[in-house]
Amino acid sequence: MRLNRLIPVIIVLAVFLAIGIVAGLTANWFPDQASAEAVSVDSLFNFMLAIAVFIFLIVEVGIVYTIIRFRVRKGDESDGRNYHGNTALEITWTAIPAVIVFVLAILSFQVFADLRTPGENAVVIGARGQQFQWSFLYPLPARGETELANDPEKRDKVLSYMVDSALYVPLNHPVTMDITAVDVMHAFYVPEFRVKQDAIPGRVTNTYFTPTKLGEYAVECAELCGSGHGNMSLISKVHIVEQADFDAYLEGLYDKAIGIVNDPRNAEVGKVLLASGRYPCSGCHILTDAYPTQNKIGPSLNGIATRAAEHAANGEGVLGGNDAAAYIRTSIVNPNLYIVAGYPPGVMPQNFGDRSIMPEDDLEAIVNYLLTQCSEMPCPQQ
Ligand code: HEC
Ligand SMILES: [Cu+2]
Repeated sequence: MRLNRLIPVIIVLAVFLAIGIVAGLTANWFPDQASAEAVSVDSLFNFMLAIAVFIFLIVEVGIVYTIIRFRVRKGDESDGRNYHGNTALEITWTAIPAVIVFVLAILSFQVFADLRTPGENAVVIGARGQQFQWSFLYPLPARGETELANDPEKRDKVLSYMVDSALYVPLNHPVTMDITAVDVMHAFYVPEFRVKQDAIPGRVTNTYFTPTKLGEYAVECAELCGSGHGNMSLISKVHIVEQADFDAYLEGLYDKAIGIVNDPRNAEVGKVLLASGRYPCSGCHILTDAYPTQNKIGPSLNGIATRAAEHAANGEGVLGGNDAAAYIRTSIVNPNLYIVAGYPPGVMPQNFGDRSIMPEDDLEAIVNYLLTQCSEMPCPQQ
């Protein structure tokens, strides 16, 4: 091919390449970049986008050019020319994509390996998916470690109450998430962090990230997990805060946890338990006194004490007693004994009767608290 025929081709390719690079550099289709990982994931994506735009233009312009240049002229009834085989062309169109795919594979693997490497001195936070709410489990603050150093049993207990339905993470500090699920599969997903990880019952999976931007974003569940799946992201937000605020937050959780452990069956503790996200009640039930969510998978618990007293008087759904407390207790640990009219059986979790999931103290506290929720004041039970 003569040089003067090659020059226009080179110019066109250079223009396409420039358009591809501009597209890759300016595309802004994603949510905020709130983690270090988001930057590397997006850079890789934009690099792929630049290549894809470049190739797309070559192919599309080639098609349009061919359609116009080689169209059938008026009165031409002949067959087209028959081309067969062009070794140089075939080697080229195999070799170039092979190189591109190889480069992308190496870059992708680097980013992936990076995403799978825990940060140094990471703060470890547990995430527990359950229908229909995330619970996040936090480490003790330094003060707690000192105070409880000589009482490992109490330490474990307090630790189990370091839980919230909100995810707090410190700015610019690596975080390791230990993720699991109680009932069915869920998936931990924060789009602004570009990390997503399945939550599997009976197994702990991990994801790692370093938050780089103050703010508040939703924690999504990325695995369709039942009728209240969409509620999960409404309840759980990730709050990226300064290190000092994170430390203060842990202190506050610790004080709450100590309060619970020191007076476990108190009605106020029941309220804290329902509001804290240790149990997923707010994913399904309205309970105005304890938390703001308005989920309607189950009946509203506003005024439950009054209705419980009525059910008990009718002998409905009561085990081990015949008062409002027995009805509420039975509804929680043995939900199928009485199904509230208009609601399906089997949706209320069946595992609160398992004492490793809901210890007796917590059950007592929750029942005591729900007994304070009457539709008319004063409460007949008080
Ligand atoms: C996955 C959704 C879901 C979750 C989570 C859930 N419930 Fe329920 N709950 C239901 C449904 C649905 C019903 C109605 C069907 C029935 O009676 O079992 C119900 C019924 C009840 C009742 C009886 C209400 C009445 O009006 O008689 C009580 C009390 C109750 N739940 C308490 C709780 C508590 C406390 C928690 C948290 C520890 C909780 N539920 C968690 C779905 C849920
Ligand atoms: Cu889910």
